Amino acid sequence: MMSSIAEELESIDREARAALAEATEEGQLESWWQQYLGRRGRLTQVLRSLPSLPLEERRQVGARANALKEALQTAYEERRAHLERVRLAREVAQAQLDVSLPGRPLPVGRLHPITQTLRDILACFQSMGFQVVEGPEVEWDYYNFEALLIPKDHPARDMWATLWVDYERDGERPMLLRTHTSPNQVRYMERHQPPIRIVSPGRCYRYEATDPTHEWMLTQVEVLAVDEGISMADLKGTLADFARRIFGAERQVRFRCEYYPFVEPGMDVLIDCFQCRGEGCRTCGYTGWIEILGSGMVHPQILANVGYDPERYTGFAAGLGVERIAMLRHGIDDIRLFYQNDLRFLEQF
Ligand code: FA5
Repeated sequence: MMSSIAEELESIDREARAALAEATEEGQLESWWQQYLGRRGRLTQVLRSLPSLPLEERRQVGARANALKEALQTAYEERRAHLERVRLAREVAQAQLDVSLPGRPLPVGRLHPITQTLRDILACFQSMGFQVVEGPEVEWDYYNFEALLIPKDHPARDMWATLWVDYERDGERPMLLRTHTSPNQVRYMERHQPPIRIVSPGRCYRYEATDPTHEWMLTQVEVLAVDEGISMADLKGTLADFARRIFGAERQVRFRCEYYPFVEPGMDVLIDCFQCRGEGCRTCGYTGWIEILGSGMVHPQILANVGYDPERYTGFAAGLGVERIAMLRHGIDDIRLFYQNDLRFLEQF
């Protein structure tokens, strides 16, 4: 009995190894495994018969059978790996597989074009010594309007169509979605003394119909510099340098008088339209120019209201529209593309 099982193990060992060496394809490997190691395989049958053997014999044959099982499993895996290497080598030789080709690109996320432009703008001002400061998007009417010399019922309120969160009632203070980043001028000055050099980025909201250059949600960057001896020349120099750095020296920049209640004097900065190069088209509203920012010298009354001496300190402020700047940089003719979440558009940046 003992010798017949031992012989069976020897013949399994011999025959299995010989058969494995003959197997060259996946199907053959699979049926080899079934034949020897599978549920009804020859070696499995031997292992199943072990419990019926006398103890001493079971020990000896059992050890041998288990060792053989492990050895055959290892031989099977090595054969499989070997065949895989041969297959790859053949494909390379036949040029079906070019291992020198770059791998398939993985889809990687990227920054939204507005975020990219915003970061470039902030980096530009930071390199000129400005510090980045943020403020709330839900704002009191006081900071958005009153503190900027736009009292209730002042016609200038019409310049900023407002989305209200809470109207004035029962002594509650009216609350709104900020229409610009200018409230941060006052918020910052209330808590700090000159010299001041800050930029304040963020979302703003307006109750406006959209068109190629107007969105109801927009991103602004507020610029504020307050110090002794700040003049209009500093304002023009800083903004012209900014425009040249962001758009390149060949771009036309234009300063135009504009009224903002919180500056005196006030002006807008415009860039020649990228679409028509100043001829006049739909994008620029047939003017040849696109307004990118409002600016001016901080009104002395505002300086006095926050406790500064307007005889000693002066300052300039500006509010940049980031979407407009991104449009000009990339030649995008409709601002509404930014927030439609169309990947065909967004993947271009
Ligand atoms: C203001 O918001 C002032 N706070 C700017 C300012 C700051 C003036 C400091 C003086 C001193 P205005 O409404 O013009 O101004 O907006 C400023 C810029 O935001 C515009 O030049 C434009 O680039 C952008 N902008 C305004 N409205 C929209 C809109 N609906 N969609 C996209 N961009 C807009």
